[in-house]
Amino acid sequence: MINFMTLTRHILEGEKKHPEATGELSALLHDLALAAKVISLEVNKAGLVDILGFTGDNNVHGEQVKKLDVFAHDMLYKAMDHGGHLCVMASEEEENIIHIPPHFKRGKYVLLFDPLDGSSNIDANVSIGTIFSIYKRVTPDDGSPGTLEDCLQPGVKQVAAGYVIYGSSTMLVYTTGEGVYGFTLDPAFGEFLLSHDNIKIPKKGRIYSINEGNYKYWRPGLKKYIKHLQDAVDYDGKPYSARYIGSMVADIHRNLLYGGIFIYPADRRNPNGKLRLMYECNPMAFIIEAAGGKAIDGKNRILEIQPEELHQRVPIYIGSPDDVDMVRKFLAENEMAETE
Ligand code: AHM
Ligand code: MG
Repeated sequence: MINFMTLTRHILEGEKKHPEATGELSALLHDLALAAKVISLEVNKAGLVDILGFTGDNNVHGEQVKKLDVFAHDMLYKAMDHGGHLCVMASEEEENIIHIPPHFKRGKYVLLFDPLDGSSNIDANVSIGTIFSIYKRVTPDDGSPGTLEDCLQPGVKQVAAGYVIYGSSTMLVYTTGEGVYGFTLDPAFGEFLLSHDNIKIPKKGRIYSINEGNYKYWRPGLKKYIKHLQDAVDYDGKPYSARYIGSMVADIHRNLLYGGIFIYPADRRNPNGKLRLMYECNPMAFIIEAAGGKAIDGKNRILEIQPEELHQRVPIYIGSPDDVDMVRKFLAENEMAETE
């Protein structure tokens, strides 16, 4: 039996519940899904065509950019520049805000995206993803270009967020703040079909995801927390499992379905962690919270951080609510002990 709940239908039905909706957000999500399909196709054939390898350029973070990152960035930009719904965009691959070309209409929404997260995994056929985050502009909606101020909004102001995972199949997961929905791309029809309805993250998981190779840089609270999960004194003697792909979308997607915690911490080497607030942490936090989970920077809610710059980094502890509460407790207790 084919499930005919396509992404487009789902978005339109969601819109009907909001009589004030203009249909612009639906159109925007529809355009994003189109870009996702094109990127998915390219990612899937990456091993076949001469697209792998380095472009030789560095991105704004000083990392080497691979061709697929550039391709994904270009596709998203091209799919989204002309719809008339956006006033400005920003991408992890671009240093400054991206303006809508002057010959296209400008609308009331703002789009931030990480075109291809986890790109160091591309050559090994490991899952990678696209992450997106949508806000309403804060400057007047009068057809003028959007500004940096429109982009630098705290995550609580998101009106929608989602990710696309290019894995054993391609999935798009999104939320408008009410429920989280997952769609699997049917490669034969080229349609995203509802496969994961109203996803809820388990209250507590059995998985922790962190780059344990950085152990020597960790603060004592984090070391004790991870040791606690391994010792399993509180968990019938059964330790947590460690699962770390090194691809945020894939690690968080798995934990969303199975429960658990994903951590990219502040440590002695990187006091702000590695991941970007605007392109990675805010959208993921919005999705996980909509699924019943939590996301903090060690102390405070990620979504309430007032951003100061586009490419700002932030530590993140995200996942099942009980697991996030537990790590927060360990960090707080040890911070007190360190300052005593
Ligand atoms: P990227 O934006 O350059 O792809 O880096 C982000 C990725 C995340 O997907 C992943 O969680 C993290 O980097 C892994 O970092 P590390 O290799 O330091 O563990
Ligand atoms: Mg990234």
